[in-house]
Amino acid sequence: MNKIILITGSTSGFGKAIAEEFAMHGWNLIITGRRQDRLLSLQKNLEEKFKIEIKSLCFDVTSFEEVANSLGSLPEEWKKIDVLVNNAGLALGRELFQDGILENWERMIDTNVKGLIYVTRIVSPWMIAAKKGHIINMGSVAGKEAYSGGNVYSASKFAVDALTKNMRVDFLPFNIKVSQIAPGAAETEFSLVRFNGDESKAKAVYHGITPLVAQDIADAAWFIASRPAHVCINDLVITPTQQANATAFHRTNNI
Ligand code: NDP
Ligand code: 8X3
Repeated sequence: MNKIILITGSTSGFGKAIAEEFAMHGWNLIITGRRQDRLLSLQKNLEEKFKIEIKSLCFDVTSFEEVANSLGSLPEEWKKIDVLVNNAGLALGRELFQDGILENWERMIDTNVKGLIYVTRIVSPWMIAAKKGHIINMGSVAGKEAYSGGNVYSASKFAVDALTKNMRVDFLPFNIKVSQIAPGAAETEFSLVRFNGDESKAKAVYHGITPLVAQDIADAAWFIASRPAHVCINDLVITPTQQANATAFHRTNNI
């Protein structure tokens, strides 16, 4: 059987591009997200194009019950997951802390931190039993440094950074690699979600720069997953050339 990759948040952005990249390399996919129509159309496209097998699982990572039931429903041979990409996540709002909206904060923590924990809690024992596996967590430059209005989103990505380091220690005896990708500004649906569908606010994030695109992150995921067995990439921080860290942008004409 082909190798198997499970990608959370495969309906858009990085997750979708990672699904396409691994499909192109002949892997079987488990694609997940809340938007069933998108999952089904991605499944159909990639199965036809690359002659691979795909399971699509529609669930919300914030519900442990949904995560456990959905992943638990996989046939045994599909539980032999080679790579798990914990990618599902979001930012909501960019208010200063004192103006922060509690409901947004809770959703970010529930999705970016608890969702990642729930999925990994289910999948990691399968990897331990198989004595192999690779977990790739989607962090952010926001998980490396603070920026104005980043507060709780940033904290959730600092948590991803910490969990990545801690998982690598706990899974050390079991031949499980744990890696993180920490991207800077990438034009996906991320900013539209963050600014509640406001296109002009979303566009302003990338004004005057050439941002990363989802394929840049898919390239990185493939690089990380295709290293030899004895090599574990711990952390890859990737920014546009016109971004030096979470706050420093050189906004001129796009390059
Ligand atoms: P998108 O908004 O394009 O994609 C987000 C994905 O996450 C979607 O597939 C969405 O699926 C899924 N998702 C969100 N909430 C849930 C949920 N509760 N349950 C299940 N799936 C969920 O954004 P990106 O591709 O840019 O973001 C992917 C990851 O990368 C996130 O963790 C983000 O924080 C991180 N990141 C993004 C950067 C950027 O600039 N774009 C930079 C650094 C990190 P659905 O809505 O169908 O559930
Ligand atoms: C997304 C990058 O800088 O917009 O994680 O927070 S940033």
